[in-house]
Amino acid sequence: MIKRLMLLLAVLALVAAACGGTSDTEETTTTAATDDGTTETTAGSTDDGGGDAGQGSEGGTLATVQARGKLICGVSGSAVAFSETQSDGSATGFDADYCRAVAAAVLGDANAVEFRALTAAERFEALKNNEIDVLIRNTTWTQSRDTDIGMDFAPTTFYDGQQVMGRRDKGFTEDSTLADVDGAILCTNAGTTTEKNITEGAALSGATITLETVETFPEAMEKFIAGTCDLTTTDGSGLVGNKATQDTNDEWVIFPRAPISKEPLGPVYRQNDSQWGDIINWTVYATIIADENDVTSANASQDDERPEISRLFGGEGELQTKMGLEADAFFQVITQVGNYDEIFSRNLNPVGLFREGTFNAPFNEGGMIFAPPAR
Ligand SMILES: N[C@@H](CCC(=O)N[C@@H](CS)C(=O)NCC(=O)O)C(=O)O
Repeated sequence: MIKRLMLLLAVLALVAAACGGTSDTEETTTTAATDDGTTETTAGSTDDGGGDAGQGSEGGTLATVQARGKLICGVSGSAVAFSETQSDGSATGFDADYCRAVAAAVLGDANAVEFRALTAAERFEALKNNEIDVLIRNTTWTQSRDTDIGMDFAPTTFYDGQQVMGRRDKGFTEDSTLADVDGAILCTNAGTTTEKNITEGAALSGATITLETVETFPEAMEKFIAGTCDLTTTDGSGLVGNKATQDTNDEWVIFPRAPISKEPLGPVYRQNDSQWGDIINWTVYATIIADENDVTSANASQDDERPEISRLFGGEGELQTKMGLEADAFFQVITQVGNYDEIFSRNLNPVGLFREGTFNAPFNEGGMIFAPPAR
């Protein structure tokens, strides 16, 4: 009896995995979302991962990275201004710089990073399977990712929201709304929150859409440019980046003015590895605390007499050694990579993304970028 029950469960598990596995990687035309949830559920059910995705190896991810002497960081590789693969295999951008910041904290060398380009649909499996140490890939913090599929999230580094991009000559303007997308073919990449949001949002607005999902966002852009998709949709930052680099005649327009979703983006790591999680979290916080105190890569000093900065950079009362790092770990982060504002400005200002007046402004200037105290 028990044997039969186990066999039945095994068959059911196989069916579940097979159902979930295909929809996100194939190109599909659908009026319903081939959703991000499918990938996530599959990931959770195939790798028993829900509760205990656990550490990269015995001793945790920190020990693995230290022994290897190099951080393996999962990025997109084709997300404009966030992570763009270069000819030598390295990556540039806001997310790529946060990979470097972690390497500077852990290994004392911001260049000790191997970048692994991942599609949206494969990113969580790669993390669960220990192919990467940390995922920094325009990834939205959601409840199911945080719980069901065994991820943990670092503090949000970029507060984003989903928008749509269309052509002015098709009648779209900055004031267009989701109701205006009725009858359109929309393109985006699979394995994303984007798919679910647009499906739900369009339905709520009474618009009937055809959603076409492709593997990477650049492919969605190609279809938009070729005209086989009327509209493209993703995080607003992605649309701004693509428009800035490809739309020289201002023929495209991003709408609606108020994004259709919340997309808090930040680093992701395996759950149940607290030491590693603390390291990623406090690397992000260190960049924010330095920014709050106007400490930059150019003026950072270990002789800084302000108590919080002194502690953060390895002076008396430092906590970095308690975390398994060198006392000067965060001094290395700031001098080698920069504070939050430097990382943001250097990568995102060139494509027209600014902090002022957005959630990405400092908390004391009306934004949400905030760090707990270093003490
Ligand atoms: N934030 C969303 C969307 C992530 C996403 O895939 N964003 C696009 C637009 S920025 C991207 O990374 N494209 C680059 C690529 O497909 O490699 C999520 O976590 O699901």
